[in-house]
Amino acid sequence: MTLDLFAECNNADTIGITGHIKPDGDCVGSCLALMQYLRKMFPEKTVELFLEEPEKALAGIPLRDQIISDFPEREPFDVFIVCDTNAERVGEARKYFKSAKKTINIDHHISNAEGTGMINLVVPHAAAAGEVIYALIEKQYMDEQIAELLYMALAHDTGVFHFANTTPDTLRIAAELLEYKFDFSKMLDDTFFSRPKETNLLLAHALMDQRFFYDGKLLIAYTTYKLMREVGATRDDTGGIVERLRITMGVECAMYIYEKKPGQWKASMRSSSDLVNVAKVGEAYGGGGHNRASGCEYNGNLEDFIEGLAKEVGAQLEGK
Ligand SMILES: [Mn+2]
Repeated sequence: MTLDLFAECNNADTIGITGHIKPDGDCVGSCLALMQYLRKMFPEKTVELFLEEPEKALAGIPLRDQIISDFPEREPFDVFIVCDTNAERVGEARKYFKSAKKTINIDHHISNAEGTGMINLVVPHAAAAGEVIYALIEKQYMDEQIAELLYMALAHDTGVFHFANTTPDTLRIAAELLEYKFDFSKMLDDTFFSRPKETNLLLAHALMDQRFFYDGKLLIAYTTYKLMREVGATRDDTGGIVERLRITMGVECAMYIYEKKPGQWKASMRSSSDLVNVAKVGEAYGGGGHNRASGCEYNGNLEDFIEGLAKEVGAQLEGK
């Protein structure tokens, strides 16, 4: 699959772009980079980007104020591009896709291997949509802002170049992007690593009460509704805690449980290896996800939930 963006967009007057619902760093970065590239290549055309409001951590990125999040009515677009997902997962932007004269789908998800546009470019071995976009951009239109946005896209989808999807190509592209001399260190602190102080408090309390099972292979920690209220924490503040638990030495599987409402518990689970499949653990409670990352919910007593989850993991460990 190849795609000539110039040829596909040259006869259009209006171009719309969107990405997936709950847009992450790759989605926002690659969509904004694509928007800016098309605006520079075609200054006389209208190029608009529609995305749900990105998370607060992305507030300071270049061109953030150019994102349209209220999905107003528009005349049908001549070209409408869906990036980093298929055309089903675009939320309210679906109406633009449906009415557009020409649709293009640019993605890297293997689950969308065929693409859902009239024209498709899906590159499953690309670590991020940002990698696919970078390959489309003609060098003379590159600039510092586009470079920073694409670098963010690559960094976020690879866990800052540490997930197994990182390839030599990913790093070569990252190296080329760094030539543009943006402050990548600050950008990664602001958009990826920084956590609200409420998260520190939740983590501190969770660690004071951390429980180990099976010679330290399983770690479970939790936050009660009462503590959430005391700390003034919201659901967003629980983000990243389970990842921190997972990288504890000797731990194969980590679980972080928090009480959404009195008696309603939500568990996030992570596994470090094939020793524990957390998708299966989640499924036992009506949840699910991936082998290495999953979740589930439970209504009732916390101790029963912990005991039940630990038993599921224990059964898997015994079979190995
Ligand atoms: Mn992506």
